[in-house]
Amino acid sequence: MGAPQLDTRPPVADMATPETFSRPTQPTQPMQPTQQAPSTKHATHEPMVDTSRELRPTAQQALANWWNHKLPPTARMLLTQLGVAVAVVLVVLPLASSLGWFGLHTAAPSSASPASQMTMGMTTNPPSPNAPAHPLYNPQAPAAAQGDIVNVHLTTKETLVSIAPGIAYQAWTFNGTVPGPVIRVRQGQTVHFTLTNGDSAMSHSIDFHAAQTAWNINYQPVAPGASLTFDWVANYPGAFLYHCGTPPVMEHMANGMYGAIIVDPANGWATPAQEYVLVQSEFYTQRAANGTYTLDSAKMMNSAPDYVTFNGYANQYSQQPLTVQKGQRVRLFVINAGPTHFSAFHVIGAIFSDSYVDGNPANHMQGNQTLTIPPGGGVVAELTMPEAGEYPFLTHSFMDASMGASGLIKATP
Ligand SMILES: [Cu+2]
Repeated sequence: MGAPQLDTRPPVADMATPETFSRPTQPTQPMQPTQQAPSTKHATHEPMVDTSRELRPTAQQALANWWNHKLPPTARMLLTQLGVAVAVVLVVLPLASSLGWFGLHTAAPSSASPASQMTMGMTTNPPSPNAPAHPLYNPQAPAAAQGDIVNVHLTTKETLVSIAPGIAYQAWTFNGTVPGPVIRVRQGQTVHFTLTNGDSAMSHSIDFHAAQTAWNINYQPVAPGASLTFDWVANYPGAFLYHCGTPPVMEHMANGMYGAIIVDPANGWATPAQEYVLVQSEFYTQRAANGTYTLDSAKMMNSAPDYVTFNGYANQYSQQPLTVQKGQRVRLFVINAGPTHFSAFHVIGAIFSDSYVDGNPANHMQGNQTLTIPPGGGVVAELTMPEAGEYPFLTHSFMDASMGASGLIKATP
């Protein structure tokens, strides 16, 4: 095949703004029913101090006196219970809800999207004026290239992308999207690769995790306007990351310079399946003067992202689910671009019948519930849903899921 093609389907309408949850406001402190009456020891043992306080009790003291001596015990008990009930409603329930004690795994009405359940931690960044429409990142794995030699051409490009509803980010990209295009080759093929730096101001480079080639020769910075070409052989099958390796690497990656490359086993995969590609990554944002967002290096160094996404946009597959027929095998190529957070990849309501660390069939595991994917790692995860319905996928690191790293697989009857 030639250069990997971007998804050219017409843009899908931008998804509705997921419901955001404001943090519970501090409730008014309920009355303190256990307030004790003022001690009389004060007046007894320290008569030289100002006794006017005893002569003219404060409102609090008067209330305490009324509570302890004037109010019938039955009324005290009722008011105490009322106070506890108010405290539960105002404090305990919102706190428990915010901590997720009620559980995301509990049955939800089918109309409630996982996005609305999992966006509690999402930042409240104000929207950017004129944020670009978000074309759904096509999650379907492309067909593998044919022939012994595959030409792959990537061009770096700085561009504005949306990473969440209304949030425009000044991204650094391969071919204009975050992630860059999915590349798919077959074990044994030679990849004839060219990187062109389409930017005007800074160098970029390439690092294929699927390749075996000298870093100081082929992974070196490519100057603005220049190109670098080299060949490499796809010796190992798997689900791999590619990324820019120009220092500071974390900055180039946090700005969007990564993508997935699939290397099919020489003899193909054992079973036919519906195939999807998911690239998890973090975004660390600060608002620029024009209302768009750019990288916040301090947040990046503190590992405190504002968004964690699959394929570059928070919760995008909650409204546009991955689909499969019930009983049909799904093969997920899941890559974690990081740059820092591990992924605990999980599908609610499903078990991975077969999974392969880094996507290599030799690394076969069975019956997994949650798969650890390190930054810079990948996995091929296969699953089958015997029942029609919705199956949310997410990272079980729930802080990250709450910031956008979740979506839906819909099994049709
Ligand atoms: Cu770069």
